[in-house]
Amino acid sequence: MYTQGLNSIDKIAAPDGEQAERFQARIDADDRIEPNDWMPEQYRRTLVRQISQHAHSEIVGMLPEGNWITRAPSLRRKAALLAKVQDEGGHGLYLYAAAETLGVSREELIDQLLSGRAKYSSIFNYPTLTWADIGAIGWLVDGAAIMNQIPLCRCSYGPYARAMIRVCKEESFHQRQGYEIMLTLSRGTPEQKEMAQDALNRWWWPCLMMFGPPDGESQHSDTSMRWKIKRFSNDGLRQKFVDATVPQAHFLGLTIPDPTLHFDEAGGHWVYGEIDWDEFRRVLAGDGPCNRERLAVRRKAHEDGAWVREAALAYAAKRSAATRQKAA
Ligand code: BYC
Repeated sequence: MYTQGLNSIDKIAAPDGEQAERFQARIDADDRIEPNDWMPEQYRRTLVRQISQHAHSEIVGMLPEGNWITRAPSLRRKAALLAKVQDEGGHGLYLYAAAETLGVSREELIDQLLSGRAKYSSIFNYPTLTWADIGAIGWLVDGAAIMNQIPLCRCSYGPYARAMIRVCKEESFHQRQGYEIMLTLSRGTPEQKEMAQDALNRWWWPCLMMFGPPDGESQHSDTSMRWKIKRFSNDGLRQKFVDATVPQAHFLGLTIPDPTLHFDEAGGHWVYGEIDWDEFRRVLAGDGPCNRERLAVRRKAHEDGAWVREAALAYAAKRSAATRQKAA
């Protein structure tokens, strides 16, 4: 059963002023905070929230791409996609482990995901309709992820920052495999190029939403930036992503689906059009194209895997009983 009610993180007292000042001084001096160090309760909660949402995103993120493993067009593509999806599972596990150092259990976090109480990245509620979507996800979704996650390698919380270093190395391979699929399709037959363009058309705007609400509406940015959990604002990273990606689209000979997109010579940036924030809010509220399907698949996988967890626990109990017997 998926439980409701208070998380253990909701039960702890408010920070003491002097300790909070010392804590902020450590952050300002770019010190790393480690699990046994004192931290304000809100810092801990913010991290549990962000790291767990991130972990859930990696795990749910396996689903849209996993759908194409059996349909990859060649053995080479299949091997690369299989490795990529496996990497995402690994990222989820490093991130759950980093969250556990903050005193929350993995079971509790997974329970929050499966009961629909936890958020995960909006992007994974969109369907993968053609093989080109696998290219677009690698190029754009992993490209956006890298832009957002490189600064997290310098996050003030040690276990999260260290997990992100490995995650970013792997994301960089993912981005390249996606771009290479897009390049092959763009240089292929007219139908293949058309398929690549169609995938770009469908993924572009949802990718811009990955960076979160506009700065003026981002409720957590100020505190997270003061604590150096976030180093850049949502709009700042979104702009960096657009600036890096538009020339890549041009190299592919593809058109960004934004008729207002233009280069501002004075500012040195690509200026993009209005994002449909109503769509973003709908997806977050559970009403995106695939929200229900994604959660249903995760729940089924969790239930189907119950026997593995039970067997692992029974084995661990047997081993510790044997160790105790030997020691006696
Ligand atoms: N989707 O105050 P804000 C990947 C939520 S994994 C859903 O700006 P914050 C990949 C936000 O959580 C991609 N929810 O928040 C995996 C908050 O909700 P709550 C995931 C979103 O935390 C596999 C509320 O809106 N990456 O790339 O300061 C294969 C207000 O937002 C979204 C990460 O998780 C969204 N797009 O900033 C391939 C990176 N945007 O908690 C690729 C780590 C916002 O108040 N996370 N929300 O209920 C972050 O950097 C930050 O948490 C965010 C949001 C930039 C996402």
